[in-house]
Amino acid sequence: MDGGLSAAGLRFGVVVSRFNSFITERLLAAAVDALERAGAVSKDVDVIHVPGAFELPLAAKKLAESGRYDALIAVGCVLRGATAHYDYVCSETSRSLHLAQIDTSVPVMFFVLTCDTLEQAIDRAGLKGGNKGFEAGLGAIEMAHLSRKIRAATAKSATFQKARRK
Ligand code: INI
Repeated sequence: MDGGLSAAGLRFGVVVSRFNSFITERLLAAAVDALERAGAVSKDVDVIHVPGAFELPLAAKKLAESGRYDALIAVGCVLRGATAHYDYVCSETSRSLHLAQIDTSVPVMFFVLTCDTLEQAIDRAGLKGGNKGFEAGLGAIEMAHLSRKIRAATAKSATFQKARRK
């Protein structure tokens, strides 16, 4: 079973942090570009801004629970500073985004850059390392298809099992 790469008819939510917006807005633009070039229409792509990466999981979970979206993308950029704050933000953000998708069964793509330097982040937001946002868009499309397929296949098999038991 594979996920297709057409975004036509699918609905996406992109949660993006304002912190380090110089980076996150570039990632966001590439993610939306990937979705729209693959056939998503702009009314089916909602963009939600939050203050920082730490706030991404709550917004993602609420969007996932709404039932409106086939997949979500979380976009952020955490840059290491002089204190341990970086470590808390990175670990709780990644763990809680993971839980949001596991708890709701809605795919949540993890595209929070966790970098030691601004240069590393710039490289991944449109320079040497390409633009991770574009990968986020493609990954969201693939996971949205795959989720629909798995749901359809498992529903069919549940109906079959029920019929056999009768
Ligand atoms: N938030 C980020 O998205 N990136 C950072 O680099 C960052 N640093 O370094 O502090 C950051 N902190 C804010 C955090 O995400 C929360 O918004 C804040 O703690 C309020 O809950």
